[in-house]
Amino acid sequence: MKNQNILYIIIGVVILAGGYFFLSESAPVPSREAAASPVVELKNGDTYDLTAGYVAKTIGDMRHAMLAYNGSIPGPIIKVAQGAEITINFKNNTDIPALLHSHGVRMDNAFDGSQLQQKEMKPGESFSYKLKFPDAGIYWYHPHAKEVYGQGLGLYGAFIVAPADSDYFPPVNREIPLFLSDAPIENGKIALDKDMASHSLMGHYGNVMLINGEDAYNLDAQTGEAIRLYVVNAANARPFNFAIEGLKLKLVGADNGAYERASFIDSVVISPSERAIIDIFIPNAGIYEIQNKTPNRVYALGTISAKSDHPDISYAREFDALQTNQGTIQSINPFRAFFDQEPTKHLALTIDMGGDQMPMESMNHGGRMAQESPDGIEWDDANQMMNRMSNAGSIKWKIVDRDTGKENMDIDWTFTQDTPMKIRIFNDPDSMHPMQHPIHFHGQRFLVIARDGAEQTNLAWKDTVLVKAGETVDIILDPSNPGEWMAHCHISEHLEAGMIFRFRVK
Ligand SMILES: [Cu+2]
Repeated sequence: MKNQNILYIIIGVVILAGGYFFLSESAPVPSREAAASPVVELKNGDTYDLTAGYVAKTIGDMRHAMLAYNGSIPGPIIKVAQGAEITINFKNNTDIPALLHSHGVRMDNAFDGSQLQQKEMKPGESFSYKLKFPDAGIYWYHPHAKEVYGQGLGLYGAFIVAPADSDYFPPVNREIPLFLSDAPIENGKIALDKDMASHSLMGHYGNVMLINGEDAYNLDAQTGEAIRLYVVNAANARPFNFAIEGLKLKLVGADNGAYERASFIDSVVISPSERAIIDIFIPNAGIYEIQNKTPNRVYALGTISAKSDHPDISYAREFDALQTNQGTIQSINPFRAFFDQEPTKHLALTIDMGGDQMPMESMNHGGRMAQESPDGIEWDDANQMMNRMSNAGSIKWKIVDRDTGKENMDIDWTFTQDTPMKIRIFNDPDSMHPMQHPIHFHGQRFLVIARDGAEQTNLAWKDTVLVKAGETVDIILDPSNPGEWMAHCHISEHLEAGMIFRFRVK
């Protein structure tokens, strides 16, 4: 608690002394209105043009300048078959640097779209990404440069990879991607700054909730319809506890494909960049509210409006059955021998403050965060002033290799291809600001096998794991994909505040 006091004091001092607390002019609202997201089916060998640029989008009763891929938020829903290879000709038509990162896709290293592989693309530049999709499920593309601003303004889109095995997922009537996000709207403007990284402490928690870029999202449905929801958290920082009032959720998949076993749940926590594949069945006509159900507050995110007409085919029986996924179980089997081994690598998540440490009792908010997040997750921004005033100059978020003491980009691990690695990640509860961090590994997949020593019994392949404040998580990394890759916190503001390291697979 004492450390937290010091943190808040220091941030206050830095800000009051520096006085750099402003927003640059937001981009002018263009005449081009955001379009509806198209569904684009690409075959093996196809090429597709994708351009990032400004659009006008109405949120609430205000038109805003937002960013979009091919003019829609989310960008095109790109459907491919498992195993397909496609080429995306990406053009940066924005006024900020850009990279196209295809999140969770185990593509060749050269096309990862991070700063390790290519220089950030200037406005007007183009790059061709050759992507291959070895895994079924939901993946997504987003910027890996100026992410706080670009992704926060709407740069995100989906890859839906149809399984090679048609029985991989249970049958449904329809598939719908749902991008969860939020926008920080102040004085009628989206308060994201192109030129300055602010809110480095917690990240931007928006005050307007969005699904697929809409503040009043509605999905029309039929009674008796089974719908697969591909839910993606595209927010910069906010974790969601996804629920639909009056409906049970059937959790069938996660980041990189199906769970070993489908399960019925009331809600699921989805942190930035994580995905949940959720089947629902509409029992009756009516309105169902999509919610972010946190311990202190329920946020309305949108609605499902079910009419009384029925679909031609009913999958009611398939929905009620809880399928076992042999493909996932068999893909995990070779890794089980490693579950009980001692971890080879140990990471700690923590924070550092720059500058002189000066006491200033008036800024003392200590202890508050911990009290408001007894479950180790900050569901909303309870310290808005402190958060707003923090920036990448005053705060350094850190991933520490506990075996060597190295931090962030000084960490340089080398893994042998196809040799599983057990990594223990500890989120220090005594740091100056303990909070949850979604840790993402590029280009690989992993299993979350234990939380605080408790064995996880229903697994799915993942590329991001939420580590709560105080929590210890064990993962088994499958270093299947050679090259030089990044691992980082997927709170965009934490990434920009240094919370990143590199590893090689040889
Ligand atoms: Cu973080």
